Amino acid sequence: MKSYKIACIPGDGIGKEVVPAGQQVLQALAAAQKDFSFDFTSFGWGGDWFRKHGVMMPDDGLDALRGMDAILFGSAGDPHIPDHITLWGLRLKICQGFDQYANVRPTRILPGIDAPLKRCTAQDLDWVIVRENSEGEYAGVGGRVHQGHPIEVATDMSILTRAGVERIMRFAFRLAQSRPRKLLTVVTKSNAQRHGMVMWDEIALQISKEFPDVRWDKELVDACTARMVNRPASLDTLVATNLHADVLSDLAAALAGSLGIAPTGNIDPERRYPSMFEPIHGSAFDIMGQGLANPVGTFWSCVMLLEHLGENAAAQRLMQVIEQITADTSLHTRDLGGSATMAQVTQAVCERLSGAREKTAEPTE
Ligand code: NAD
Ligand code: K
Ligand code: MN
Repeated sequence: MKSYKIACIPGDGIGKEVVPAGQQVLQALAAAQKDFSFDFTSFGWGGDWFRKHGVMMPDDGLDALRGMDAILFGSAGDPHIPDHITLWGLRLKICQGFDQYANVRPTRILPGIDAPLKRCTAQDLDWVIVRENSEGEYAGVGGRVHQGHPIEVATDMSILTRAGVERIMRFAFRLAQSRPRKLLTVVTKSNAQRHGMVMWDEIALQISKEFPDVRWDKELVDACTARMVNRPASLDTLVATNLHADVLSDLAAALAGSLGIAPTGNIDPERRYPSMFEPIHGSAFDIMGQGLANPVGTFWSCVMLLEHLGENAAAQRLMQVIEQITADTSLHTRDLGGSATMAQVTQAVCERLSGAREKTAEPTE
């Protein structure tokens, strides 16, 4: 029987709640499917580790992760440590260290969810946002001179390389091609950002020639926010820079019902390193420790993790159960207007997964 080595990094805040819930669900799924198992290793990196050791993760942390089949991540962000330290010290260290350059963010209105776009049906909103995850505005290049003085200057440079843009553009066209509508929107800002984004547009045109069956268009990022609200059905797959896609995908999640539902994969498409799956939300300081976190974003991230491992039947099964759960409003957490706790939702998912075991076992015996 195959056994997958999964690293679990809960991190901070509600990450410490939703990642164990995700592990529980994966465990229940493996028990029901019977043809693979998981070997989990948890790493207590994050804010607590920082308070003890002065760093968010050990210097040789990447080496500990290197042999893993995948990583399940929670959130980096602690109320008492500046956000740029927690983010750069853990999540970005892993994303950049393992060159997880494609950040894939699906958004759909799941059954039973009262999404805020009143005239929008579930068929109208089925998007995947591809976020460039290795450079751009989050390249980490810049600095501060004359810190604290009236003449202080601070910069965050956006670095786009031809190789970096070509690979994410090709990834996005290929993903769009694999989806039924074969439709890609290239998000840009080449009116104001007149160097990198102009190269971005040129490369989009160049790569589009490799995918003649993919219809594609361009949209400025600000106009794209309005289009997501006004004409959701005109979008399918989107590709955007690190910052643009970060912002658009939080909007996408909110339009689909809640930030707590949305999943993502930080993927190394060449599979040189382990890829990392996580809900898109952060530590949620306002609800941490109260059992109120919606675990659906983490469960959907587990679906992406399973697809990445090639366990497509198990991925489909888990997605089916997630949809059954969202369809039942008595299992909605507070962010969806309900009163269910994270533990109740997790237990309901696990029960349905193991119930399926008996049903699918019947015909063969
Ligand atoms: P956040 O995602 O933590 O929270 C935003 C709002 O959404 C809050 O009101 C929160 O209660 C709600 N929310 C988020 N996830 C939810 C869930 N699963 N269920 C129910 N409600 C949920 O964003 P923020 O407040 O901007 O950031 C808090 C901290 O998290 C910061 O330190 C930030 O840097 C960090 N952060 C980390 C990541 C990451 O690790 N990938 C992503 C975003 C933010
Ligand atoms: K996260
Ligand atoms: Mn974000």
